[in-house]
Amino acid sequence: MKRNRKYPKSRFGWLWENMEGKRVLFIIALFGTALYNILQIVVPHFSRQLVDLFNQVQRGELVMSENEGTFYRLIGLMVGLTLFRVVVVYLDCMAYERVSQSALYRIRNYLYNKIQRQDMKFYSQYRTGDLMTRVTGDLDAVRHNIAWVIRCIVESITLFLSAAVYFFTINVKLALCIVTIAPLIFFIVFRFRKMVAPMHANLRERLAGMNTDAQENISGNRVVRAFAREEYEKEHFDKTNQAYRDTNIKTQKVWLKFFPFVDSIANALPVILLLVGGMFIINGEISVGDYVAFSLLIWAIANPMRMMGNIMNEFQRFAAASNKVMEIYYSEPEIVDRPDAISHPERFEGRVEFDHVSFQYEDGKLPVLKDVSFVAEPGETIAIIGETGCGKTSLIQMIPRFYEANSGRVLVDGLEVEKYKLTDLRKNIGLATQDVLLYSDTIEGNIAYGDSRLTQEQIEKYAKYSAASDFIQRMPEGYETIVGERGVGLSGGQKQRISLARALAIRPSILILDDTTSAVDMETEKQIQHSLRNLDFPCTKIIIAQRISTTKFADKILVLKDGEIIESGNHRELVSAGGYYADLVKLQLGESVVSA
Ligand code: DUT
Ligand code: MG
Repeated sequence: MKRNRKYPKSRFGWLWENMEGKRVLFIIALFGTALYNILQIVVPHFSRQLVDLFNQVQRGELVMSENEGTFYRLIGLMVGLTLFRVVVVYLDCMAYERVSQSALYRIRNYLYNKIQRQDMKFYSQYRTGDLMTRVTGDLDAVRHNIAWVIRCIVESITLFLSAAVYFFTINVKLALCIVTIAPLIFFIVFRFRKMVAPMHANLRERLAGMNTDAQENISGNRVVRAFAREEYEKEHFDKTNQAYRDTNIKTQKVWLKFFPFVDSIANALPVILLLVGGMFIINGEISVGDYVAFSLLIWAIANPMRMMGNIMNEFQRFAAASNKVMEIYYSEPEIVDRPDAISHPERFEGRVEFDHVSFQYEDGKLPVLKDVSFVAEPGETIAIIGETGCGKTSLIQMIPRFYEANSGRVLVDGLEVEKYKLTDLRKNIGLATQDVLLYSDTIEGNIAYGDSRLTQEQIEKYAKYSAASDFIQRMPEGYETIVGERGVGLSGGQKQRISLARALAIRPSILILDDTTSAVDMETEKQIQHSLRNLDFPCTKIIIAQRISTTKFADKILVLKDGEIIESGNHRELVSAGGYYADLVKLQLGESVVSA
């Protein structure tokens, strides 16, 4: 097997690694397969002896009554060994099933874990439907390889070899006439493999594409409906579905090109046997019993040949699928703990500093942050304001180290964020993201997501802080109400408040709110601002906002434009400076307030 250079292990090395705990069973299963295929010789072998016995009796060379013992012994052995073979086949199937399921379980868990620990870059690279295909369909092709393909390979080889060897023990010349055909088949199958391998890779891509389409449309069903694009989406899906089907058919058709040759060769075998074997009987070179053995076992030479195409097809499917699975299996997140990462189990003070930070997305063309510097002292509130796309979200994502600066330093409590263990750093940061995602769980469960030890009172307290307790109490099942994809619908502002409660509930040293109150009304926002100023734990707040009412009370306001801080200071200072911020104040509150 060619080594897959991209990954640290070959496909089979990788499978072997994941069969841990079941490797002995797998080896036994392989031997089992070999055994029950060798046992295929039993019936032809004993038939041969029986036929020769009958022949000798018929010719008067032996007396049947003297040989009844042999007769019954042969029949008994034949039946006994055949039954034994059935038991071996049964146990063997079970063994493969166990090994393959156990490997599947292991790989699936490993992949899930891998995907969980990936960084933001990974998630912008792979689409959900693609990842889902890898851990389901592609992984199942890997399991199928262990449970079926490998078994078929061993089966075909042992069947072919044992029949061939048995033939040679009976008559070398006749055996040679039959077996010399084999190399021709190998040549054909080799050609086939070359043609079909890229087609299977293509097929896996198309499957992933189709699943991605389906997944995006199902989760985006509201958009589809809102724009009345059902017909368009249906047609679009039909196209990807068609492409998948056509590629499937095309892949299957490749073997059809080769199949007539292989089948003709396989079908020629009995004819050769009739011809040559018949002559040999007439010459007295072989007995009729010998001929019977040959003819009862000729399928054991022909079938593996016919199976080759199928096996090769399945094997290429496995190869393509395993490539996709291994890509995730061996992927490494770039943002990980450094080997010398510092453990910091205690609470952080909450000092955040940006020191000449510049940043650009890897796939982006322009820098998103340019030479950003500011300090948030413990307990301070920093507001970030700026037009859409100016880099606010990108900026705050550098604090929990979702992305890393291209130059400059991001420091928390005086130390670069890269120097901390990721979990220690992130455990101290409460983040309410711009697009709110709630889990399909109770409201209570969602709020306590970051700390499952929270008591009911605590949960209610944080809901109160985020001005959510009123509407939660009005729900039929209160805190027990299930929300999320399958739960009751919540308004945008309600979701934002639950997400704020979730961020507060971990009592973070640094609280980051990305436009978290954009969808709540002014009055509710005021309440939230009030509770944020009176939290019962020390906390540095970094708040992205569009409203002056939010930024007004901040210790420092940063105005961001095209990734640069163009103004900074508190409300009063910025208003009197008469820049962008002052204009914004005029726009939002009216001229009179500014001049007052
Ligand atoms: N950008 C990327 N890749 C990403 C995310 C954003 O290239 O994965 C670009 C888009 C934009 C710039 O970075 O031009 C800044 O984006 P950001 O999300 O930081 O903007 P924002 O200030 O948070 O905008 P908004 O107020 O709309 O949330
Ligand atoms: Mg944003």
